[in-house]
Amino acid sequence: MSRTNLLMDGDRVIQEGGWQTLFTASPLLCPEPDEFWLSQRSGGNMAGYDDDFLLVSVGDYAFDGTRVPDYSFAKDTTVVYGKFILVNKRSGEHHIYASGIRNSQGLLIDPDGTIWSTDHGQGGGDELNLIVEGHNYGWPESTLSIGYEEEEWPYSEFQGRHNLHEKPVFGWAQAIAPTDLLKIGGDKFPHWSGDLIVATLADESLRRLRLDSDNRVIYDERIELGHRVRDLLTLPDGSIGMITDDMVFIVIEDGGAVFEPLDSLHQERYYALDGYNNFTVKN
Ligand SMILES: [Ca+2]
Repeated sequence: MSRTNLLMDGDRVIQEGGWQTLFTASPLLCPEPDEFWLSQRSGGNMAGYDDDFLLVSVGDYAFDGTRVPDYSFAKDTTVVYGKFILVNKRSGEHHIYASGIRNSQGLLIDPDGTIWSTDHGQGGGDELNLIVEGHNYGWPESTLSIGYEEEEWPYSEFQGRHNLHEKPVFGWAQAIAPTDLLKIGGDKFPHWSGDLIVATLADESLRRLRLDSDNRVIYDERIELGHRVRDLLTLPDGSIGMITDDMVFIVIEDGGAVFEPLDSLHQERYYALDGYNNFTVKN
């Protein structure tokens, strides 16, 4: 993680100074050429925690007991992989916030301080977690997952059951591959107010989760999109924007969705925003 200063100068954005490295995940991992797939287990995200800190998630790069026998990153409290890390935005000082994470791509901090996160299981067993400081979220000892191809997961005492450590709030037995998530606020979607929206890859959908006052999930509605959705954001007018792996920008409004190829959108914005060229570096 690195930081830099951006300043507005009229309608231009100016970078002041260079980049300062705040946080580097360690130890350095050097995958073999045939281990490109490891990056698929690097899942991470970040969110503003308070005025001073960012909360960051880092995946376990498949060090789950299988690559190095009986050793897993997510359990080892001396490494940052398979963890949530709290990082000071100015000094880079950091510490482990929560552990037992496999490949967590969704992270949302509610205004009331509730921290929601999604985690990819393997062979199913995807999770929605409510993150609390100091808690262990189970991986790889305790999981709803089984092994790929329906083999048993050797590190779980109770196959397909999350009996140890912090349990997920909700799980998906069949893999949906959850990525980003957001919570519906404002008045744009009055019938969805307070619901969590989870984006998915394998399921090519959004999942709308209704919560009760105890943060239990009451139901899970599947909204078919036909695209692998990587990123979600609340747009200024309250509608939901999302970016897909096949470069489509989708906007969900009350009553429908608009699909637009990201390339054309870029072009349009490029021509519309004269200042796009005027990004300058001031040392
Ligand atoms: Ca878990």
